[in-house]
Amino acid sequence: MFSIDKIRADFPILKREVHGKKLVYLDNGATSQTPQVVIDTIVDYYSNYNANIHRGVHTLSQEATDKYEEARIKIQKHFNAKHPYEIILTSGTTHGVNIVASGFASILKEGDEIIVSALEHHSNIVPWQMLCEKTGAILKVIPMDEDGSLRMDIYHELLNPKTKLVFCNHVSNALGTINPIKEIIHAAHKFGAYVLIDGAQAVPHIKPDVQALDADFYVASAHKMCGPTGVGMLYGKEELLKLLPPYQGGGEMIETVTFEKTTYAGLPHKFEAGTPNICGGIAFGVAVDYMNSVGFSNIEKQENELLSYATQELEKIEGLKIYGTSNKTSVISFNLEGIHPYDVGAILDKLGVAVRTGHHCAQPIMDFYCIPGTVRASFSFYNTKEEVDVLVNAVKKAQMMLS
Ligand code: C6P
Repeated sequence: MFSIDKIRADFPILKREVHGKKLVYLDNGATSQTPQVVIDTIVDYYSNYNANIHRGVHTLSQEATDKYEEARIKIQKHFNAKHPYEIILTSGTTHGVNIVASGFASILKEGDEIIVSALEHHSNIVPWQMLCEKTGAILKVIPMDEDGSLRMDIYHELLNPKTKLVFCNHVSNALGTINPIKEIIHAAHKFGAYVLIDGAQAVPHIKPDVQALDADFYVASAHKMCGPTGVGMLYGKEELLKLLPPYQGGGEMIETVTFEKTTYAGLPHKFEAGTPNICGGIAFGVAVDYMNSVGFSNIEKQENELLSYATQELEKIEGLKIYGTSNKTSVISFNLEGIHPYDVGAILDKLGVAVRTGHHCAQPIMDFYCIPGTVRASFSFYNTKEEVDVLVNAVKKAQMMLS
C-alpha cells in the first residue's frame, strides 16, 4: 500500500525549512532526495567497513568488496542486463557517455555518420562533437516539434548505411518528453548502427529493461533515483564492451603490467581504473532496492496525478506558457510572459519552493523555442498535491511582484 505520509517520513530533508517556509522540493530533475536507508548505508560503510576493494585479503576489504559486487548484481537485475559484468560502475551519466564516445574514436572513420536527438542534454551532445572532431565523422540531428516530441519521420530518413551510432535520451530533462526509444533502437539496428540511450531522467520514473529494449548502451546516474551523487552506471552489451578500448589506464583495470606491454583485465574492471566510489556504489544498490520497494507502478500513479493536477492549475494562470506537452514524465517547464525565468525562480525560493531555472544544460531546446530558459518544476513520488498548491500560489505571487 502506497502511503504518502510513510514515504515522506523516509526523507529527513523534507522536514526542513527554507527562508522560514516549509521546503517544497520540486527540483528532482536536477537531483532527487535521499531516503534514510541510503543515508544509513553511507554512515554504516564509513563507520564499520571502509576499505579498498578487490585488493586486500583482510576482512574489511573483503566485506567492502562483497557489498560492492552485491550492488552491481542489484543494478544488473534492476536493468535486466544479462550479466553483472555488463554493468560498469561510473561516476555518473556523463562519465558513461564519455567512456563510449572515447572508445569509438578508434573505430569510426571519416564520413561515418552519428545521429543525436534535438532533445539532448549537453552531456549527450558535446562528447559526440568531440568524437566527430577526432574522427571526421558527421553529426546529424533528429529535429523536434513544437510539442516537444521528436520528428520520427525525419529520423527514419536520416538513417542510412553510413550511420554508425545513434544517441537519444529516454526522457528529456528540459521538457520531460518520453522518447520512443524502442522504435529508435529497432530502426538503427536495421542499418547496423549501435544505440546509446541516456537514461538519466528516465530512471526515477521508469524501470528500463535493457534486453527488451535491445539497447546497446544505457547510462544513468544514481543521484536521480534516490542514490548518492558521484556514482552511476553504464550498461553495455558484452560484445560491445569487449570491442571498446579502455577509457582510462591505471590500477585495477589490468591483468599484467611490464614496461614492454600491459594486458587489460576483463569486464567490468577494464573500464574501472583506480579506486572507485565504493561507498557510493554500495549506496546505489540500496537506492535501487528502495525504489523497487516503493514500486514503479505506485511511482507512476502518484507522479501522473501530480503532473495532471499541476498542469491544470498552472494553465489557469494568464500569461503562463508550458513548453513540451507530448507524452511525458512529471516535469513542467514554463515561463511567465515578459518575465525572466531566473527572477521567477528567485522569488519561488524565497517562498520555500525549489525549482530549476535556466537552459537546463539543453541550450538547443531553448534556441528552438527562442527563449533564454524556463522555470522547471520536476515532481517526485514523495511530492504532494498540497505542494503543487504552494507552487501555483508562489507563481501567482511572483507574477504579481514582477509585472
Ligand atoms: N541533468 C538537470 O537538472 P550527471 O551530471 O552526469 O549525473 O547527469 C548528466 C545528465 C545527462 N543526461 C540527462 C538527460 C540529464 O538530465 C543529466 C543531468 C540535471 O537536468 C543536471 S544538469
